Amino acid sequence: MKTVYSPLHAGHGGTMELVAGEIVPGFEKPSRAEIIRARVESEKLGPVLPPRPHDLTAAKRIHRADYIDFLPTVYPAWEASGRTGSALPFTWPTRGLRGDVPPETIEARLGFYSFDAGAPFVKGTWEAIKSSYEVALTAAALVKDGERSAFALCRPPGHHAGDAFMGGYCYINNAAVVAQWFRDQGAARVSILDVDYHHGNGTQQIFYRRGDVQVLNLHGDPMTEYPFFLGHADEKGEGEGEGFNVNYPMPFGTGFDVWGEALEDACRKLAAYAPDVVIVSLGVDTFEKDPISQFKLKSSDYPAIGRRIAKLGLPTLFVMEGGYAVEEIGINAVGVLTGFEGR
Ligand code: OKP
Ligand code: ZN
Repeated sequence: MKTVYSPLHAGHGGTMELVAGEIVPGFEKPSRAEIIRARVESEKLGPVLPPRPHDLTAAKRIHRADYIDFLPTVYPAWEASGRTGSALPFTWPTRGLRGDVPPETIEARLGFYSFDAGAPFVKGTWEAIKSSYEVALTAAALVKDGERSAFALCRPPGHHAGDAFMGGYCYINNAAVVAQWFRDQGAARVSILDVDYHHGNGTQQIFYRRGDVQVLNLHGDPMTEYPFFLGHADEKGEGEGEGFNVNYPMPFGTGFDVWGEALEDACRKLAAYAPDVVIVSLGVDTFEKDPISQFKLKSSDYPAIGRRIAKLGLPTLFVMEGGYAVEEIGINAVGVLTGFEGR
């Protein structure tokens, strides 16, 4: 399997985040992608290719144009206003406030275009976002041109980003962008299987009223886990999307016995939908030793995930999402891929 990777992700580093009332170094850090790339190489998964340049047309098929145009302006505006460090919002247009008027100052605009304070900007953030997007589109083209599968080693991740908002370490929703790109290239139906520990609220929001992109999500129950305000089992899609959004919320402590059954059910629904291509939002933060998550999957479980997905017999694009910097994220992410390849 070919991997697409860009070193530009590393410019998005040294970020800070708010955890339990303290500002701490961001968990979504450059070493994550480096650990995974090193494992791709040591396991000889296949060649590691650079992304091809892409303009922002494909991003604007999914995201609102004003949101995409805002992203490259963030850090220059932050610096121009005399600030340093991580650009972060602190006010949001929630219930009772106006969400339809973009304000003028950078701190206010950050709140206007986000749902939490989990998507910081530093100097290299936009270049990293853009490279992650190009990585996803380049890997998608490999699958479209006939590869059975490909691995988009995206960083930053994307599944929390919605049509006009960032959050949860995510800015451009790479999986959603490539799903739309496959549709625009002639695919009739696309399935997104999100196995990240956290609910992919952005992906759900983007496709909630559409029947041409099926979204299946396995995740920590939002009653107790981030992103808290979406991801319940009764969210099934609306209008033409009715029945094409499927959520599998699971409690803290869930292990592979229960998680694997949810995957089995999701794969049956996916097969019944008969898409032309499968996009896997590949998070490995379901791991028992993940520093921010509460599931109990073991390294030996990840190849079984890949084997089950391979059994679908469909062209498959793996798009990297979460999984935090412990040595095992390389073992686990690449374990899914080698499992997919049956080795
Ligand atoms: C992104 B992805 C920790 C707060 C949670 C946000 C987690 C974003 C996860 N106390 N912060 O889905 O892996
Ligand atoms: Zn996650």
